[in-house]
Order: sequence, then C-alpha cells, then structure tokens
Amino acid sequence: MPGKIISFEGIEGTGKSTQIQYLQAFLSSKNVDSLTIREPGNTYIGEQIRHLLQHDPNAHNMCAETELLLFEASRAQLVRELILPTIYNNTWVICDRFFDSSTAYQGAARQLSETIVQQLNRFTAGICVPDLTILLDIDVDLALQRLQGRKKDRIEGESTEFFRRVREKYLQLAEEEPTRFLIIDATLPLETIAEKICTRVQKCFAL
Ligand code: T5A
Repeated sequence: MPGKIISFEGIEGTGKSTQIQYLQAFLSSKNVDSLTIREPGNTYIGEQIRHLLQHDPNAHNMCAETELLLFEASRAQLVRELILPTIYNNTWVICDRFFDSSTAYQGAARQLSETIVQQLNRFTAGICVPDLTILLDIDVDLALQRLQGRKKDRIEGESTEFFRRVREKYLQLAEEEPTRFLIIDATLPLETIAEKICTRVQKCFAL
C-alpha cells in the first residue's frame, strides 16, 4: 500500500514550515513514517534550480516562461528521484508546496496560460496527486509583515498585488476541490492550527 501525500500551500509567511513540524511529530506518534520535502529543491538538481530561481543575483531578469519551466523541472526530478520511491516504500510524504504553487504563482500571478501550467503539472507530477492539501490562508499584508526583517528572495520581492492574485487562486482551487483541500485561518494560534490539521489527518486516514 503506497504512503500518502499531504501538501501545504499558501502565500509566504503563512506558517507552512512551522505546521509541517507539528504534523511530522503527530504522524510519528501514530507510528507513521514520513518524509518532508520542499519545492523547489531537495534533490541535487532541484537545489541548483532553487538557487537560480530564488537567490542568484544574475537571474533577476528571468522571464515568466523560464520560471515556470524551472519549477516544473525541479518537480519532475523530485517526483522520480524521491517522492515515488518513498511512497512505494510505504512512507508518507509531506510537501512544503507542490503543483498548486505553480497554478497559483505562475498561472494566476504571472498570468501564464492556465492550460499550459496544468499540462506541465500533470506531466511532471504524474500520479503524485496529494491525498490532502492544507491551505494556510491569511491576509496578504499580514503575511508580508511576518517576513519583515528577513532578506527577501526574488519572488518575495514581488508586489502586494502579485500575492493577492496568488491568494485568490488558492481560494478558488480550494473551492473547486473541497475534498482535497482544507482551508485554515493562518492567523489562529500555532497550536490551534496544528490541532485542526491533526484532527483532519486523523479523520481522513483513519489513524
Ligand atoms: N514557488 C514555488 C512558485 O512560484 N511556484 C512553484 O511551483 C513553487 C513550488 C518558495 C518560493 O517559490 C515559489 C513560492 C515561494 O515564493 P520558500 O523559500 O520555500 O519559497 O518559501 P515559502 O514556502 O513561502 O516559506 P516561508 O518560510 O516564506 O513561509 P512559511 O513556511 O509559510 O512560514 P513559516 O513557517 O516560515 O513562518 C513564517 C513566520 O511566521 C511565524 C513564524 O514563527 C515565522 O516567524 N508564524 C506565526 N506567527 C503567528 N501566528 C501563527 N499562526 C504563525 N505561524 C507562523
């Protein structure tokens, strides 16, 4: 029986990384083995791509089409090198972002063709569709405030309007797939959010 895939989505600063730690501890308490991965990255190729996409000062003029293809290339490698072998080893995979990020950031915010983004998502992720997607939702200004004082990468330096489009797309995706998505108010206290996520995971997968 393959392991499950749980993805976390949301704009920057919503608390994805923080909540993933709580979920990992919860799964471990239920004797479920899990591996956390982040997108882009995690493989050698993916980490090189991550550097190009986010931190390389010489890549500031990257066009939207290149950006999309690089995120998808990182995903293609990650799925084949890590995610598929892991789930077939009966270990769960927790994804700090997955293909919904491409739909929201490159599709909606960069305004690339939604059809092309969807085709590429299917091509790179293949059978790896999350069994559950946690959408941490928060007002854009509040999320950006949380990141104040942190050095911004290429995408974090985008406008408030850009992140509004990302947030709206996520909410639309969640409305279209209510069974896969769980929307959580990311302004709630950390422990309350963690409890809501663990309750849903427990119910969803009969743990
Ligand atoms: N991207 C990615 C695309 O454009 N397309 C794609 O296909 C993919 C896969 C990845 C970037 O790439 C883009 C999106 C991103 O721009 P990243 O470096 O991996 O970027 O960054 P993020 O995923 O955005 O992660 P962040 O670290 O910015 O945000 P998190 O993980 O959501 O937030 P976290 O947990 O680090 O928390 C942020 C701060 O908020 C506090 C925390 O303590 C921390 O200080 N916090 C709370 N404070 C109050 N109440 C709560 N409930 C809180 N929860 C957290």
